[in-house]
Amino acid sequence: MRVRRFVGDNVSETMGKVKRELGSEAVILQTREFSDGGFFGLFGKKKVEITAAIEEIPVAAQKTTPSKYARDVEGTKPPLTKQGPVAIDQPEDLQGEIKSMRLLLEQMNKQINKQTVGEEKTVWPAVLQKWVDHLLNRGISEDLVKRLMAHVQQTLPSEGWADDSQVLARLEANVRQICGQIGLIQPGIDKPRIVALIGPTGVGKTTTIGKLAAGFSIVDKRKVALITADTYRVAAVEQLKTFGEIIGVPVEVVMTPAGLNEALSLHVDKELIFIDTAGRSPQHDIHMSELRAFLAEAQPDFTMLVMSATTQTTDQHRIYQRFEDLTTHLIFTKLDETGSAGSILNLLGQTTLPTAYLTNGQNVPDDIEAATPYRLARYVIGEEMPHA
Ligand SMILES: Nc1nc2c(ncn2[C@@H]2O[C@H](COP(=O)(O)OP(=O)(O)OP(=O)(O)O)[C@@H](O)[C@H]2O)c(=O)[nH]1
Ligand SMILES: [Mg+2]
Repeated sequence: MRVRRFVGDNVSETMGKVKRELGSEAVILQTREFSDGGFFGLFGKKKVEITAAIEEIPVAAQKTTPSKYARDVEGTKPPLTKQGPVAIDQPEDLQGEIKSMRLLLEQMNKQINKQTVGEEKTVWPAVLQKWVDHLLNRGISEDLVKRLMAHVQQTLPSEGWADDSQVLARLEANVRQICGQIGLIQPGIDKPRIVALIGPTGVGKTTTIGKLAAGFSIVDKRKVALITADTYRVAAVEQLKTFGEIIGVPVEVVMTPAGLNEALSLHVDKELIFIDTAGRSPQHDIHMSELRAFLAEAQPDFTMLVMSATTQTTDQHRIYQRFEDLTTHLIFTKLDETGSAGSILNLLGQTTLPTAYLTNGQNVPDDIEAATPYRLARYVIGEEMPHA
């Protein structure tokens, strides 16, 4: 790993130096502001120092490790070195591990058997069974499927159960009710509205800000500014800056909560300010408290939790619980990547937080839409009729 220290007059300039010297994949280890010159550090010029590092892959390793592609095509195998993926240099440890895995599997099996024996299975009228299967396949939880199907049975006379369009209409109406809370961004009138996007890593926060900023500034002709508090990687800063340049809106880069305050004060003339934050693992307490500190300083009008529709229900609940007290609105992304968006319904069935936007592709600014109960229901249930 190569570690270097860079000094500049402001964050953007110093980040530029890091990028030129170490490239976009460099990781920011530490940042600080200090006064250069002056009397006992007073009245000096404000400077920014960034310590950054880049992983160096030894040339020898680059040459000898065959790529996955090369292996697939030529059938060659990776070397049997200790570092290689098939290294077995401690057979005793391995045996111990296999033993404990076997024990774990046995315990899990017992648990599953117990659950299956104890469960009562609902028997559905044959004509409705395909709908039950369809909803379960979409990733909707068993409890909710029961609730939805009970609603169909109660509101539709049994003569209508074989009529697909009638069943679908009842289901959609019920799902629309569950997804009924909607809340969209309203630009400020005499002061900017501040919108922060938060959430786990890689769900599409920065891309969604690009889409929203383009929509509000280019289509709606609103005055927009972007701020990024994600300075963990040079590439992350570059990503938002590129969006800002294309859309033609200013982008500020901040390193600390105090810096955020300063950046906000530069844009009191705007109608909307979007704040991008670094992806946070909900398991990581220090990261979560850093995020809290930024939000405490920004006091956003809208704090939108971004979640990917591809995340499975149990993980989505865990994420939601961790971010819940910071969140005012929800955004669901990557709806184009899943054929089972039922996890969204499972979550919306348990929260009163409003949904704001849905995204369905990587294209900025096109692949985003304002959430409506109708669109949510379509994504959750799907467009296709189930087959018998
Ligand atoms: N298919 C699909 N891909 C998306 C969507 N939104 C974002 N992506 C892609 O998801 C990847 C990650 O997007 P980012 O916007 O960088 O995600 P992020 O949440 O800002 O990531 P971190 O800042 O690293 O936490 C990129 O390749 C995006 O193009 C979407 O709606 N559909
Ligand atoms: Mg990002």
